[in-house]
Amino acid sequence: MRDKKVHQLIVAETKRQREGMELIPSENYVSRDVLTALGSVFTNKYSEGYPGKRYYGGQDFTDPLEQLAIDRAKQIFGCKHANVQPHSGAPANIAVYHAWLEPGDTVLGMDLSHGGHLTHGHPVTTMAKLYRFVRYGMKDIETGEIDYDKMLEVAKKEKPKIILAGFSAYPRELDYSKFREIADAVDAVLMADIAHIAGLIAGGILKNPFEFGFDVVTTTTHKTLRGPRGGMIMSSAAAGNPLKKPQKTKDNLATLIDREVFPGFQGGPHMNNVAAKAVALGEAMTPEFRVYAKQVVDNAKCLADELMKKGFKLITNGTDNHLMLIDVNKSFGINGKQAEEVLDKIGLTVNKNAIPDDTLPPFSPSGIRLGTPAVTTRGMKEKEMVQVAEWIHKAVLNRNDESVIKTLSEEVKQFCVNYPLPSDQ
Ligand code: DSN
Repeated sequence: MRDKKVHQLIVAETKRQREGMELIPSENYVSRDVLTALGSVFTNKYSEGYPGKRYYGGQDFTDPLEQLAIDRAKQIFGCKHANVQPHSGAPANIAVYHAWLEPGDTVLGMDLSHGGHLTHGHPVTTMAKLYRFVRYGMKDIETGEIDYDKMLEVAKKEKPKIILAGFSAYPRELDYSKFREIADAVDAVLMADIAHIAGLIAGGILKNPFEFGFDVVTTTTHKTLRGPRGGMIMSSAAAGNPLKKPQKTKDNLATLIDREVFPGFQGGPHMNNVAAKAVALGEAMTPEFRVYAKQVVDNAKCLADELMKKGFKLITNGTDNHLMLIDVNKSFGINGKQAEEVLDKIGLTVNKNAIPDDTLPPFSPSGIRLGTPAVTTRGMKEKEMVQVAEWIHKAVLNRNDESVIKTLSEEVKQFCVNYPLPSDQ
């Protein structure tokens, strides 16, 4: 690369990724093929519109490319519509809101401190200025069980137009049939945001919301699904012609969404990204991906058990998916920022995270969030998770001892080089 400054940073980041361990549950390592597609000449092409209905010439290869990504997404998730153009998860969620809601309409989503996501209506977001977000949460944070009775009560009172099942820091599975019953009771559109768990659903390990009658499902493509940074929206019903404005009915939801993604909310799709999504979706259809998905959850359960044995307090006392939320304040009297910093020093990357009803501020909350997708991609299994738990424990206990921290950091580096990144293989 001629740009030495950028090249240097790419080399340094590659080294950081090789020598350290990625434990942030929303991150992963993509294959060389995904990187190749991202860096392909499709980045040069404008393709406003949809396959067969574009506003620019020269679409001989973009049309079949986008159709391939759409068909793969539909096949994997068992739905009739997929829009692969959203630039990421936030635009995907926003497009669904805009497609179905009028300003002032209500959405019922998970309480943010109980695991919901910023784009599910955090007061700092623009969406919260446009729409009204009301909440459901856990009945008991020891088990993680959602309070479905309360949720029904809130739904009947607030009459949401959308009920949203999804999270970015909740370690248990949702009961999708309960969501369906509640949405039916108030005639709401039923939406799932599966950004975190899309790969686990694709791999057949977690339940698929479409099998419970969900109307629309959004996701990112770069977390457990292990694709490029990007988003997708899928619907249970097929889309019609996006050039014709349909009536606002549930049957027309997919068409309303397509029109909202383009031209409503975004401009041209990033076709290099669509190419990489197609590659990642192709990979997600392989038997190897199913093995990976199962191992992600097995590794998370093992890491959670090992950490609990060492005195770490896990929110809901374990995990059913790829992530865990740890109250380090309660366990070891440090905040999440301090834990994140000391783990960074030894090469284990995690993120500080609020715990349910946290009393500490967001920049130094009580918790950290950990996950196993990325380390599983590198081939680590239960044996390695036992070692990771050991390092986390030692680092937290010896956080003020520079020489122990230095030793641990050397150990992590030596260990990691034995597990090459997929793009190095
Ligand atoms: N930022 C993502 C996460 O880390 O969970 C969600 O968008």
